[in-house]
Amino acid sequence: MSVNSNNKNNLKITKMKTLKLFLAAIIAVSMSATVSAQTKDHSTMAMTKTETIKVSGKCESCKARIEKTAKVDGVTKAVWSDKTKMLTIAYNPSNVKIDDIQKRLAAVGHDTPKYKATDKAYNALPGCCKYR
Ligand SMILES: [Cu+2]
Repeated sequence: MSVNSNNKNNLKITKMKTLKLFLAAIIAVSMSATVSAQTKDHSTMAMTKTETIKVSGKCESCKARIEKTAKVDGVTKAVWSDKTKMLTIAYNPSNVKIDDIQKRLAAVGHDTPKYKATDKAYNALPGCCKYR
């Protein structure tokens, strides 16, 4: 009888110990995840470059197209103004080249300082977007 209840108590203690270890492991893992996320954010911030380039366009749908086209992986912000025709891009220079973004924009019909849209790409734009 007493041996039996001792065994039960031991089992209970072992279970609690396992649970405590388990919880400690979860806490340790989530803490290290938070730390690495912060480190990552910090390095991303340090690596972010902002540049403004002129992109020809006209209206709100140009704005949507230009911003969507510029927002490739590594671009954290792309904002185009239909008043100034300027596109502001915040990006990580280690995986984004402004040159490539200009190429992409020209391919969907918008002239950039370095690449002009082909007539074919330009003609494919909707009427409201014809800026030339
Ligand atoms: Cu437009």
